[in-house]
Amino acid sequence: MRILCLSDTPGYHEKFNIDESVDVVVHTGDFSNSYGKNNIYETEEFLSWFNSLNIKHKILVAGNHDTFFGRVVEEKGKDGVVDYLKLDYPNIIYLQDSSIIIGGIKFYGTPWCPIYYDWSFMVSEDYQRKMFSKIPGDTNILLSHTPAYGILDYANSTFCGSVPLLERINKIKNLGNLKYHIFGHIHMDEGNSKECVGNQEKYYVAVNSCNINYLGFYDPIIVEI
Ligand SMILES: [Mn+2]
Repeated sequence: MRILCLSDTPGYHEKFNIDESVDVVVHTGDFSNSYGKNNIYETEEFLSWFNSLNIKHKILVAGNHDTFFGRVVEEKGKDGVVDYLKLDYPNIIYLQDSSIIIGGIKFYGTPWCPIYYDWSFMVSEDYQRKMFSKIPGDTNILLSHTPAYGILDYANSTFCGSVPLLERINKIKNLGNLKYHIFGHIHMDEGNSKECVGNQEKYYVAVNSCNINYLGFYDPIIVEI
């Protein structure tokens, strides 16, 4: 199975060359800009594009800039987004603390991240711990918006990732099921990067489709499982 990874493309999705020969495309959030928490137009433009990609399985996770989804979740919960997508974007699989099995591979997605100013899906460490504790031990591919603490998360002279997410990954990765953790959120100048950790090659995949100033666009990473 080949999986094309996108993340952090707020409004720039048309800039990317998408290899539609893959089996799955995943987007780990920040597909839109927050624009005063009323970004429905930009959200719908992205969703139309994503929904129409000629790739069999299309998985979406929200990020802190995706404030339209954030508002819907605040008002109606996750099912509000699921119901909204069903009408006009039926090909998109939305994961929020939920999973889907494709070809025997379990994907689990979660949008929550540490607090930094006032955007969506930014929650306290206690709440992160509560939500990330739900990540099942049999997850094969973990999709989150935030990195885990200390792993490809360095920006502005600090490590920006989630401590509870790191704790949860450390707890379940010894089970041997987790093959990839794919995430975005922290824009590093060097763009897309892969890192080998322990004896599991290419375990973590940081996806920053745009460079830090949104002036450069990187070829999407494709991983295989
Ligand atoms: Mn983000």
